[in-house]
Amino acid sequence: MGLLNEFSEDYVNMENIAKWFSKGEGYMKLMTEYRCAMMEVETKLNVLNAEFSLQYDRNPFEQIETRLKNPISIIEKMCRKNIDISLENMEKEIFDIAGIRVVCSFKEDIYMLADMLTAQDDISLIERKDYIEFPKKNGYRSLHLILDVPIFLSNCKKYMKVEVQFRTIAMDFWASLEHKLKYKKEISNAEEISARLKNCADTLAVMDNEMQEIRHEIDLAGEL
Ligand code: 0O2
Repeated sequence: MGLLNEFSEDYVNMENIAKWFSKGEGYMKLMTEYRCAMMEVETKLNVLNAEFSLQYDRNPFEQIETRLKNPISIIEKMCRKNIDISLENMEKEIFDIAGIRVVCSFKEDIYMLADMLTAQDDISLIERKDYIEFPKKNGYRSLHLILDVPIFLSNCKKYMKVEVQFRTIAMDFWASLEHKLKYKKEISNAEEISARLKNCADTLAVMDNEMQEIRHEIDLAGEL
């Protein structure tokens, strides 16, 4: 299924399903649990950042954002993947309801943070997609992790899935602009813009590598 035009009949149907689905008490409870899981992972990342800041006088990441996927995006994804709409299936099959985006200055900090996070003994790594090593055809670069994270409720411990996207500032800048193209309805020169965006992605990747090299040289010079 391609992008749904917001005036199409399919979109209106999905909007209605999403409205009905997200009103239930079970949905709201689940969303609260996802929110708690995001807070857990966000705290873990903030702890790593604070520790680095104290020990090495630098921050591995510059920015962290959390978001819950909205009901219509959830329903759209379930339809696209031919999943029957139910809370149970949503929790079992959709892994990016709780999302965290971590924006780093340098590529190597992305891998360092991802390794440190997944090494923590209460976290399990469910899936890892490395679109930095293997960029998408359009030029998209990011490291995506799906984590299983425990949350401690009043009477039980429950594991929740959280998606963490790691990007450099340059990759994030690119993805924000490309995202705009994806959701614009009528663009006559979309192909040309895609090609220009792909060029930008390649140029930014070279720049990311060069900035990292320069940082190393500055660090080395400081040690002499
Ligand atoms: P939003 O608004 O972030 O929720 P799939 O099964 O492959 O269809 P999956 O496995 O979730 O879905 O895909 P993937 O590749 O892990 O990517 C999911 C998210 O990564 C997207 O979320 C985007 O945030 C981001 N992303 C992936 N590819 C691109 C891309 O080409 N351009 C940009 N700008 N972002 C991308 P959603 O669900 O699209 O939206």
